[in-house]
Formats: sequence, C-alpha cells, structure tokens
Amino acid sequence: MRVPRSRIRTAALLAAGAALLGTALLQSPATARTPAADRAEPAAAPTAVIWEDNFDGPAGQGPDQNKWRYDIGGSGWGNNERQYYTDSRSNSALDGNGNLVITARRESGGHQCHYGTCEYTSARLLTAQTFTQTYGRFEARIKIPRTQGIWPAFWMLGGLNWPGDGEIDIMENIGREPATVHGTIHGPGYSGAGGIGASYNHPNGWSFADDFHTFAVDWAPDSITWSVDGVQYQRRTPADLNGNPWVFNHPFFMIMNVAVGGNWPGYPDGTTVLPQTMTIDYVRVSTLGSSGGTGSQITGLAGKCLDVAGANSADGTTVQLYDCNGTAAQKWTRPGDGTIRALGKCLDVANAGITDGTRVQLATCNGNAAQQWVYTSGRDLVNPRANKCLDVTGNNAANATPTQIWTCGGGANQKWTV
Ligand SMILES: [Ca+2]
Repeated sequence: MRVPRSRIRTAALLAAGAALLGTALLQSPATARTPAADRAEPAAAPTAVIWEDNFDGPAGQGPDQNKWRYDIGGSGWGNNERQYYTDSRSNSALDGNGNLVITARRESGGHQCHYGTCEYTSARLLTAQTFTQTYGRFEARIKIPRTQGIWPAFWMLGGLNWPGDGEIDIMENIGREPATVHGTIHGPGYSGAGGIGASYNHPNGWSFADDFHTFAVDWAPDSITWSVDGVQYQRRTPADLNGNPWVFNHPFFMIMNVAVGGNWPGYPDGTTVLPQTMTIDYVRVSTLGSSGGTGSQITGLAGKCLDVAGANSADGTTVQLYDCNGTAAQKWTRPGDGTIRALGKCLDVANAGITDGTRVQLATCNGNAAQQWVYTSGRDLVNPRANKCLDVTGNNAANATPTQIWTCGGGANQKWTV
C-alpha cells in the first residue's frame, strides 16, 4: 500500500539466480558450516547485540509495541497480493514458548480488498517507527509456512521511496518451491524484474517449513552477504550493479510478513491448505565487530583472496577463498609472533587439529600452536605443529570455498602470496 514493490521474476533473473546457486551448491554445507561446538561465542565476543526480540511472553499476547508496528490493509501491496493485513491477535501473537506466530487465514475478517471482499487475512510487522540501523548482522530464526500461494518474507527497506531508498530481502520463499529460499537487493535500475539476487536450496532437499532455520545478512560498507544456517551463499557489492547506484549505505528498517497470493508466488488453488503459520523464535541485529583498517591481502588459488566469511569476527567463522574486494575481511597482518590476523583475531586450525581436512577458522588469539604459521620460500603457509599446509578445499576456486590444513603437496591450492 505505502510501499509498492514489484515482485515479477523474469526468466533472466531466475537464470542469474540459478547460475549463482550452482556455485553455492558446489560448496559442501557439511564443510562450510561452522560446527556447533565452535560457535559458542566467548564472553568477550567483539560483536555486540544492538537490538533483539526473543518473543518471550504469555501465549496470546501481542508483539512488543516498542519494537514492532503494523502495516494494515488489503491494497495488494504493489504485487496483487490477496490478503488483508491486520493488527489482530488472530493474525499475530506470541505462542507462550518464546515465539511470535504470524497466521494467514482464509477469511474476510469483514474487510474490503482491492479485488472486493477479502479472502484472506494475515500480518505484516515492521520497525520503521521503532528501529533503523546501518550495517551489522541482521538475522532471524524462523519456521516458515508452506502451501501454494503463500509468500513469507523477512526483509528490509531503506525508506518509503521505492526503489530509490533500497530494499534488502534477507529471506523470501514461495509456496511452490518449498526447498528454496531467495535473497535479493532492489534499487534504482535494478528493481522488480531487475532485482539482483540468488537462491539457496535446502541441503537435503527438504522443505524449509519442516523446521526452524536461521536466515541472515552480514551488511557492511559496500558489501552484503547472505547466509542460511551459517552457510554463506551470496555476496553483493557495488561491482554487481552494472553502474547503477549502491543504495545500501544508510539506515534500513526490518519487515516480516506472510502474503497470500501475488504476481510472483501465484495464487491459492485446490491444493492450498490454510491456515498457515510463520513461527519466529528471534530477530537479532548485532555489530560485525572491529572493521580493522590495517593489513594486506593474501592471495591464493586463481588469484583470489583469503577471506573471513561474511566479515564476521565471531570465533569459529570459516576462513575461505573469495574474490579480492579490499574489505577488512581480507586485510591480514603478520605481527611477527607467528600469527596471521584479521578483524582483530587469529587464523586458527579448528580444535587444534593436526589431521588432513581439519578446517581453518578465525578465533581469538591465544598463543597456541594451532595459530602459528610459517611462510616458506615455496609460498606455502605451514602450521608447524600439524606440519601441514593451508589448503583450499578440493582445489576448488569457487567463491566461498573453505580452507583447511592438508599434507603439503605443492599444488596451486596450497600456494599463497602474502
Ligand atoms: Ca525466542
């Protein structure tokens, strides 16, 4: 109603998304995902939570009005959607188990929509009046709904002038693709049909509605990186915009909603089952940690850079291969104590492992042998304790390929220029 957004997906856009997806799927989620044991953040974690809602409260209570307000109405929202958005407890309420539940129902609610008497009700919550933020990790743990014609989303807008103020879609799903979620940016010259994005498929091909998943973007100056359950699948920078302006260096607000029908998802049919629920465990915004301004790139296979995934300085973050982009996530220092550092932390062999295939990550510097590296005249980076080389997994030059240690073999995937 107030914020028209075109959702028409062209074949070209889908093809572009598919191409990126191909790259994303080359990376094994099992190796890319940070093991749970490594994800516990130390007490002195450099990242700080800026804003969060864990949706604690008694069943039937509305969401915190100091955090969330409502868009209300049945205009179609620029996409010929069919639902009427309400602020009723029938469409959005806490469940008493620490979740907010948005429920889409087959009912008029006594409302008129753009096509006549409304057929569905649902809810759309936003922080436009309560919280805006530039940069950081924006994440939500969500169990999405399923069924033909449903369209759940967790996304952000940079203002009400669309697309000039920008749109960042952290997660969208349409009911006919239960195992696929999409991440997209829209701006001037790349909105609607030209939105730039990629999709991510469930690693097991299962429906995302089967369980909770964590959907996130790591948003930094001139960089946005999307992940699902900690697996990064897309990064965008101004270089992706074909000369169009990057409109993501100013505050945005968050939105979460469940639409029913629309140009992109299509409309409910004989298979559609309602009501449907989107269950949100939490929404959280945190800093990405020290941006660090010093250091220089370390290049390896295919001329790409050693990179901290998502520019995330949390302990356990994967260190990977990625296109060189000059960000702090690729600025490494060697202070002379045998360590290699970025974002204020150390290049670290996970769990002090010594076996081939042990993953390499970022971790708080602790003086252990797992953080010692020797740069040889043969351009190897050797961890002496393991007597193994820093190695690009699978000799794969694709962006986001994780690193590991492996027996030094002289291959191009073990050669680095520091
Ligand atoms: Ca919760």
